[in-house]
Amino acid sequence: MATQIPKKPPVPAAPTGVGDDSVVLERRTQRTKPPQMFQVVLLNDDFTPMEFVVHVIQEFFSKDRETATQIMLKIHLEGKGICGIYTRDVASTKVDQVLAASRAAGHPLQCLSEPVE
Ligand code: TYC
Repeated sequence: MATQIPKKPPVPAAPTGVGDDSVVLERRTQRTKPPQMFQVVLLNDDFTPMEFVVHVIQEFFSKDRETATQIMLKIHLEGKGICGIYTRDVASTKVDQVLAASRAAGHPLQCLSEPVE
């Protein structure tokens, strides 16, 4: 029977400063920045009925009647007001929907979207 050559003891791992079964999580800087947001603004005019504006704000910006009325009155008194803040495409769609509904009803209501900040 051949003489067994004793196996060398395993080379110890290089010291890591932590226990062998520990997991080190490296902090990574965030790579994706949040999208630019756009606010959808309604402008005041002298002809569009208040009730129609309240309806539009409820319908397209998902506000309850109370909140929609407050936004409408702010626009009426201050000249313009923000109805909601969305990503670019959603904001653009809201503007299109409001303008289409306003023209269909024969009102001159103006609506636009602009970058936040
Ligand atoms: N100023 C309008 C009126 O007195 C009401 C109004 C409010 C119109 C808001 C537009 O975005 C608007 N009938």
